[in-house]
Amino acid sequence: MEERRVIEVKKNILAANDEAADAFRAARAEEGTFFVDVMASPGAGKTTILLAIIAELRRRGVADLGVIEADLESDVDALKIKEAGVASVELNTRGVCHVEMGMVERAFAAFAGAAGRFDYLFLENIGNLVCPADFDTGAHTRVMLLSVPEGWDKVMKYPPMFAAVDALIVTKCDYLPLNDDFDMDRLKTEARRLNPDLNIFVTSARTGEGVPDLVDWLQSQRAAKVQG
Ligand SMILES: Nc1nc2c(ncn2[C@@H]2O[C@H](COP(=O)(O)OP(=O)(O)OP(=O)(O)O)[C@@H](O)[C@H]2O)c(=O)[nH]1
Ligand SMILES: [Mg+2]
Repeated sequence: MEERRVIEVKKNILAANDEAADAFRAARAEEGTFFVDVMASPGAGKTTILLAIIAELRRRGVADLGVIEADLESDVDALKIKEAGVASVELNTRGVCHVEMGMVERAFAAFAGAAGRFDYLFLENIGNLVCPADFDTGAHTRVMLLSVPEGWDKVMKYPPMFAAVDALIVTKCDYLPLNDDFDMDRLKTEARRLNPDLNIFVTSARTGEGVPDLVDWLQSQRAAKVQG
């Protein structure tokens, strides 16, 4: 009985979150803000690849960028993004292991003084390969990172995240010569078994490899999903 009640409460919370996420997504699409949720384990390279994506977008003449930096604590990543001259809002979840819609709405409202929209808005989600998969953050596109040093077999251990995203970004591929047990073919096969439509990019934020292809894809997603 107790157990059933707990499950029902979780269902209700997720349903309310999904409803708010749909409304947020629709409002952003209408104003031309393309919103991308970036998920991965701690240290996989989320902030670093965001900085590489931002640099590539700027090279292509896209200037209107914003980042919501979610962390349990600290402003370290938000400051890195600000130092790159990009609008950023720090979202401290105070120990909560995922981001929910109420948090996204408050963070978005906190971009005080901004034009109220961005060409691209990114969320760096909490470093966690488990809980964020369950929570729709109102993004138009969800991506996850898996860095080479973490090992290819995380696809076997954390399948819900691989099933939930539109793209898998394999990062730190400059480590491939050192990690000869990283089985890229098996990773791709297992990931596509979970998610047949999955887009896969092999990148290194250190060397820049794969970043232009990733940004091509983000631009095509933007064109397909938001106005203007
Ligand atoms: N060699 C190499 N190192 C990388 C690459 N991307 C990130 N790093 C390094 O990996 C470390 C962690 O990178 P971050 O970007 O801070 O990772 P994160 O996922 O944002 O970390 P948290 O926000 O703490 O969860 C840093 O020392 C980066 O310099 C890469 O492509 N190659
Ligand atoms: Mg980070």
